[in-house]
Amino acid sequence: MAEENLLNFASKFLAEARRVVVLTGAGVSAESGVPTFRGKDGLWKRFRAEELATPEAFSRNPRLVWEWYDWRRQIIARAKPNPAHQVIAEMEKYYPEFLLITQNVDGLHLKAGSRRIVEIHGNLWRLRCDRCGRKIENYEVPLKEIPPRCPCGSLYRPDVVWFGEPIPADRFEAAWCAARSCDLMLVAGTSAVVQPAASLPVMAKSHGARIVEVNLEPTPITGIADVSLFGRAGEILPKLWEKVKPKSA
Ligand code: BV8
Ligand code: ZN
Repeated sequence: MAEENLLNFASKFLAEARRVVVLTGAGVSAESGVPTFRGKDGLWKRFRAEELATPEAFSRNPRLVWEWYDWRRQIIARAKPNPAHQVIAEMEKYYPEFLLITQNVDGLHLKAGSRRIVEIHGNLWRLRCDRCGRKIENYEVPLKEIPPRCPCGSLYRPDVVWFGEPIPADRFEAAWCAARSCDLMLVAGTSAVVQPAASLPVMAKSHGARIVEVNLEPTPITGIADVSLFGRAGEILPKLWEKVKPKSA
């Protein structure tokens, strides 16, 4: 089916929806210049995330892990929200019920103005001390001290969810609840391989929601999507939203 037809299909579903969840992954930040995880310029190819984004790696070599995050923070500090982030920020004003669930830790959705958001994997601009529980926001680029030290004497860690760590219960609950009760889930820029995030569209579908996918390539959830639009999120989302948003807007 031609792209225009698919866009019309997807825009009809979005126009009929009342309770919308958007699930995003690294692909929506790609056009802001933030490397994705598994793409050709994948972050992890060079740094093998399994070695770095884990509690074991941090306890074994906190300096190396922090050098990786400092490198990412320097890239992200220069990144601007792109039209994909902007459309998603606008969407939340339009729907009676709306929640953005993002797997991204770059904070670009917040920068674009999204407020009805759950950052299920955390945010790399926040630091956390596991000894005294202190949590601070830190935007130093580069970090003045690597690894950064908490006033209690222990080391700060990035306030993100590493592999093998559970998603904090409050964030997990909010995301799960929204996925169960939405009537449409827009899934954008995720390879849908990381769990438990990748189960959210399956949960939504099993509760009767329509699934609209926007991604460069097919993913494990393409099979359950009502419509999949293949291409760049920064190009497709504005086109899609143009057809849906109220003409007055
Ligand atoms: C948990 C924060 C248990 C850190 C992240 C086997 C071995 C080991 C572990 C597992 C295993 N099987 C399952 C697991 C569990 C594991 C997991 O899912 N592993 C995967 C890799 C198989 N999950 C966990 O460990 C989770 N925790 O299970 O805990 C537990 C439970 C209870 C009690 C105790 C323990 C925690 C997972 C969270 C990990 N943290 N991030 C950091 O970022 O530093 S995950 C990381 O991957 C990012 O958050 C990222 O967002 C996320 C998912 O990746 P994507 O966002 O999808 O990015 P990706 O590059 O993969 O894809 C981008 C897509 O965009 C591509 O499809 C591309 O085509 C597309 N694209 C590119 N450009 C564009 C585009 N699309 C549109 N437009 C474009 N321009
Ligand atoms: Zn401390």
